[in-house]
Amino acid sequence: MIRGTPRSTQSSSSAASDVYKGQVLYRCPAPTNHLCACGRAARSLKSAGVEFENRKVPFSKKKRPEIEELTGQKGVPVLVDGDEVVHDSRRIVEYVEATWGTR
Ligand SMILES: N[C@@H](CCC(=O)N[C@@H](CS)C(=O)NCC(=O)O)C(=O)O
Repeated sequence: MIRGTPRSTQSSSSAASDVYKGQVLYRCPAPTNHLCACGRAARSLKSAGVEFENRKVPFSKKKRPEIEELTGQKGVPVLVDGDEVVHDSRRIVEYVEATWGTR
């Protein structure tokens, strides 16, 4: 079962229908989910069955203006779930468990 907010299923031809409206995980460009805090957050979402978009940001904190704008700090991972913006992998894991539980 896929949880979370699905991509739009409307058959509109507008570009807006391609915009992902569900959960977004801003994360570093590490190639696996087994190395770092971003992977920890991604694994937590996957194990809870949440479909989410990975948005990779540069390794350098200086090149993450959107993260600073979202959270007031420059660290990733950051989970955006509608109006909720959660940063720090521990807090994300807690949020995922509280919101979707584990399977
Ligand atoms: N305590 C933080 C650590 C976050 C962390 O180390 N993030 C890495 C990417 S996985 C990072 O942004 N590294 C770049 C840096 O710290 O300059 C957490 O658990 O979220």
